[in-house]
Amino acid sequence: MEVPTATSLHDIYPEDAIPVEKKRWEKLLSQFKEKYGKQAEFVSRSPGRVNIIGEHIDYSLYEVLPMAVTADFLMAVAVRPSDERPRVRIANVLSDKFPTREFEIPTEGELPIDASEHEWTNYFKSGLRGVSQLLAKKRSKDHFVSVGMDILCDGTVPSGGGLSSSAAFVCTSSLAVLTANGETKVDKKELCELAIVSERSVGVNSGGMDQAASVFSLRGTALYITFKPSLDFTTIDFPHTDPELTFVTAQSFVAADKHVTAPVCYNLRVVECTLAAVFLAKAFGLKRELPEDSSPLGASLRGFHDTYFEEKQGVEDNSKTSVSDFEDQLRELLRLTDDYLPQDEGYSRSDITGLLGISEDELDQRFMSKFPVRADKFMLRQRTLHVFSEALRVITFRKLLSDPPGEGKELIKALGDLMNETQTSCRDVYDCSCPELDELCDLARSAGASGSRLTGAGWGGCSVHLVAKDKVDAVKKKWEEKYYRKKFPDITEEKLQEAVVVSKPGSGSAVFKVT
Ligand code: NG1
Ligand code: MG
Repeated sequence: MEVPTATSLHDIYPEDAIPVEKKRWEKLLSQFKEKYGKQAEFVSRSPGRVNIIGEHIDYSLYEVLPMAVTADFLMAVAVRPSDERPRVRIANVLSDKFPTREFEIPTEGELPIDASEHEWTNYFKSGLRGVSQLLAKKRSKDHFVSVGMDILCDGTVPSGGGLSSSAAFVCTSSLAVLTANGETKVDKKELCELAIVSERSVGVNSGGMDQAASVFSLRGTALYITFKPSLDFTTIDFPHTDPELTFVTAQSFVAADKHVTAPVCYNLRVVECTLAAVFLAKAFGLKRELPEDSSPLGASLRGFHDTYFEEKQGVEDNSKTSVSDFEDQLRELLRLTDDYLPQDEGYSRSDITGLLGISEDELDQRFMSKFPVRADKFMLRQRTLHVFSEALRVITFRKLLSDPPGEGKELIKALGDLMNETQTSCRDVYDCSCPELDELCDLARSAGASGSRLTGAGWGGCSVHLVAKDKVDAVKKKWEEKYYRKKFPDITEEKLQEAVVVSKPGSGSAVFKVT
């Protein structure tokens, strides 16, 4: 499965986006020539994504169901003369916010990345570092030095907007460096795994959903992404219903800067889910240690789930279980969680070390040293109940899409109900919503949306809504009057356009050869 080489914008964008994208690409390429005095050789692009359902469960290695959006991150690139020392010149079309950066590519040792400062080129550097390691392995060298590059970027994925601007940037960067170094056939899975590891080196201990959605997406379909036994995906077509299913994204404009809040938000949730997994393994008296897996801290609720049923049923590999048995397993785990994780008020470090039989130092070292977190209590019960119930909702959602009940209205209601349940669980159980997101959801439902929820990490950023086509205008109007114009009285028309986007399932990463 290789990253496609596009020869026309029609290979990348839906027809109605072409006029705007054509102007944007012409501007990027003409500014490239102006800035570097030569023509770009190729453009690397990767889109943002909206997560339809399956929130905060990818790092627990449960399946998720996102789709790529039209908004993407572009990099126009030309390779620098090989007789010069390899250096990167990188600039952003929105140059007022992101001034040009130049840095040398070290011919010895690794490219330093200071994850403590939130510098925009860190995402590029993490991609460059990842590619250098990959190509050293592929070309069996102990060290690989990339060629020098002149780069001009342009992104339309709102940063910190919950549509995975960071993953789009890392995927585009890695693809650009691979292409600049002569890789003409880039394997999608390789690119995705490279981007997942690279993004973690920038300081957020993320799962793999965003990069997978950005790389694998095929226009017109949603992605059902699995992380176990390895990263994989299947594409899901949306049934053609009457009224047509429409997904609308709405920005809260509450900046969700994961780097700042990570120790008490995102990275803390990763620690809580990992602790819940090892806690349950002990509480259930599993004989075997949890398997080392690809989750950010090496142990996950999915790993606990599979190990528990392998031991209980004496089977070798629980991932071969049928979908309906898997659903029954999740229901059983929800019931058992009620008994085995009863403390609503959360678990202290000593509650956890007491059960695990380890010291507090070991607890900190093993689970909280890679990415520091700040918490006295770990809400293991709530996070576990959310993860198992959300994993169930994803399976139900997918079954509805592949085998829709009756006619359109019934399907839209059933899908919407699941999305509303996810929002309730994110707000009340996983505690990753915020008042503005809750308000956007309430307003949308009051105007006829059938499903409304935050999308992405939450704590601000973006929301996604399932709306029958004939109700989209009413929902937009309600937000404009009751949310945007109220909270931002001087909001511009352009900003309003950016705030609310009808999202069509878009295509994934691509390289565009500039002839
Ligand atoms: P956002 O914040 O929308 O990019 C983050 C994680 C995902 C996933 C979602 C929650 C990063 C790069 N991505 O998405 O892996 O865990 O939150 O479902 O942090
Ligand atoms: Mg992100």
